[in-house]
Amino acid sequence: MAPNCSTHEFFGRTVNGIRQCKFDIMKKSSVFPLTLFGLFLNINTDVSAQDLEVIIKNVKTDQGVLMVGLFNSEKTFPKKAWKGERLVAKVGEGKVVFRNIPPGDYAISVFHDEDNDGKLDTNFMGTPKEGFGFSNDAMGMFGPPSFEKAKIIIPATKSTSLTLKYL
Ligand SMILES: [Ca+2]
Repeated sequence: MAPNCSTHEFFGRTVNGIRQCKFDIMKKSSVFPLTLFGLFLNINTDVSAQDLEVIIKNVKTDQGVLMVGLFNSEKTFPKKAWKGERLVAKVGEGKVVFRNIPPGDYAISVFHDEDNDGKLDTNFMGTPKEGFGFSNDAMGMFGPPSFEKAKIIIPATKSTSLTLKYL
């Protein structure tokens, strides 16, 4: 039983030997389709990932920056963003694009960090003193909305807009 068959050995064998050789070659090549399948999966993931455009409306001042957080789970929303973008605030409208987002459920939170301290300033009651907003323009009763209310779905959504609120 020779597991390795060179071309020379292959042609030099008896009928039984040739069968053995062919069998060995087939066994080895069975790894190949699996590798191809893996590559296919990778390519497929990349193709279905897409960019998500977020338009932020009603920016009241040119001061500071807009902090845009993209969340990919109910557990982290709206505390710990999965991806974040920031852009210089301009009165009117702002736009950011999150690149290569895999299919799934997401939510967005934005605040207008006018004093550039990296935080959403609140008063002693916990009410935001800076502009803020969520995807779907979702609002909670006494705080942020649920992930479900603010949920957007990739790849169904390619572009979404939300309106900042200043209390
Ligand atoms: Ca701030």
